Amino acid sequence: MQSLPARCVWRRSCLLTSPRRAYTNDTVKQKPYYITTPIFYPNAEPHIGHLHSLVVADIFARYSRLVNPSKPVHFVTGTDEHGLKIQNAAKAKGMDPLAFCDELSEHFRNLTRKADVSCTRFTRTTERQHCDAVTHLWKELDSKGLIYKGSHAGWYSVSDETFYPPTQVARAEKDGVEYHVSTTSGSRVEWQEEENYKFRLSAFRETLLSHYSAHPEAIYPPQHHTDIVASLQEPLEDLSVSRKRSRLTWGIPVPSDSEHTIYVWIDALTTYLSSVGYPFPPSGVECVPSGTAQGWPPNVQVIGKDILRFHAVYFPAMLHAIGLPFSQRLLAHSHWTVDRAKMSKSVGNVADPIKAIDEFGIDLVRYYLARVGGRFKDDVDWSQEQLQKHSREIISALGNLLMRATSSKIMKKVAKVKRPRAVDVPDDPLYAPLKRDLGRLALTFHALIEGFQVADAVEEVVQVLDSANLLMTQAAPWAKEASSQDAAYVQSLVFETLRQCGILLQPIMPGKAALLLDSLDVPATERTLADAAFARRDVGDVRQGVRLFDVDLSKM
Ligand code: ME8
Repeated sequence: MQSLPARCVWRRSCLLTSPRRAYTNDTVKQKPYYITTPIFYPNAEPHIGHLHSLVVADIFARYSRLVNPSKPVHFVTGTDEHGLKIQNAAKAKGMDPLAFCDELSEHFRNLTRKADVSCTRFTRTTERQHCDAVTHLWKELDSKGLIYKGSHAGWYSVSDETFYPPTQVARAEKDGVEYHVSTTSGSRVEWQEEENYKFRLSAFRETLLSHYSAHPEAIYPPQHHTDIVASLQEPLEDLSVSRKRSRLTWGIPVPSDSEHTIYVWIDALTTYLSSVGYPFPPSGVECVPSGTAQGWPPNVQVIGKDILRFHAVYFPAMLHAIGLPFSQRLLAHSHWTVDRAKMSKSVGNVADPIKAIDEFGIDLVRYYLARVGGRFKDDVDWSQEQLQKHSREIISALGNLLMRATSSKIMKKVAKVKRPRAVDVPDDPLYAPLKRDLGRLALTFHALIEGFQVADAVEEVVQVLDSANLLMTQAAPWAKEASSQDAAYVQSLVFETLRQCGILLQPIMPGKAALLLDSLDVPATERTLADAAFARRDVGDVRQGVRLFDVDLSKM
């Protein structure tokens, strides 16, 4: 067979395997890593819940760079600026909606900076390029006969920007005034009846069902996967995708009918496409879908569980309609609560991320979010006491270990012998448990992160740090009785612990991990996942007396 030029490697694999296999196994491996967060409504300042989604996505983005530094990462976040909710919020402030969004969107952008979130694109849905992409998508759906004019009557929540079926609506009463609320979100709903455009969502039920049945990994935690599959056993109703201009002026007009405005969720979901260059040009390579070079489809989409249906049902239906592959994995995290009630802008019980960052520093806040919020399954309560407790945990496990291992007493003692490599530390019962832990840490950590078990991955690191602290206490290398050689063995294992943990903590606590690795004199080129294998590298000229954390918890 005539050999194909290099740029045809995908094509070669297509010839050898079925098109579907070739697509999933080969092209996806070569495309940029693509991760997204929701785009947030800038109707108020961001709270800890928003920071949580940003940090979780950032952990995976940074982890991808750790695993494969040469693979580009596209990491998209931003603000969702159209719709009734924003229109009303701006009106309440007597402001023009765009000026209102300009101001509040900036708070979200600032938060990404302040929180060390390594996003590569911050999109605002009021940007020209995004609006053009939404118009293009509408036309594409329309040209396929998937949009028609109909009428819609139902319970609409402005706060959630969605209709709820009558089965999810209940009566409520406050101060003698009766109204209706969604039983799912608790938000107020009102009856709306109007002529609008509809998307033939019902046509996609079987496709979605067979996709999710074949891909149990597509939605995490698994309970959400089960729920979506169960919901797809029932017929899907077509989706109302426009609002009368008279009701909603703040949005993108329907291309062929300026009396209608495109529904904010169609607009918002298109961000994931527009932010990486949709409408995509043809890929130019047979059996490689367009968009692949730009990163499509997302490897991971991080969302809160409140917006699962939009991402697990509506968005994939839109994608299938325009011939694009589905996102690979949806991570729908649980909510942060305050006194067990969901933290939300409308309720007003929100924790301020900027205040927490200013008091504790971003790395401790990120550590708490990952350590406690990184199980994703159950809601977790945010409190200052818990933030302090977990800060104390990592300061004592990591910060103190570095101080202890580099104390001047130990440094002086070990200077008398050649520093042993960690692999050369004898396998006697004092050292064996830590050596065994270090031998498997990187692999275990990797498997846990790949499985979205972020809190467990962090816990593995903490356990190894605890083992190293225990070794220090048991061996007491600073004591007179400890020989220089024994002190050097202990120090070598502790340095190896700090080196590995420093590498693995980079996605969680990027600032402190960098400081730690700098103090161990680990070159910037030796900080990848591969470098975290046991004794793969040595530490260099270790600095003495570096204080990793400068927060004084006793004063809080
Ligand atoms: O829904 N705990 O925007 P939004 C954890 N614009 N995460 C929380 C949270 C909490 N208490 N509260 C909010 C929207 N979040 C749409 C999204 S995407 C195309 C459009 C996080 O400002 C969580 O990720 O209401 C949730 O899904 C998102 O913020 C909702 O943000």
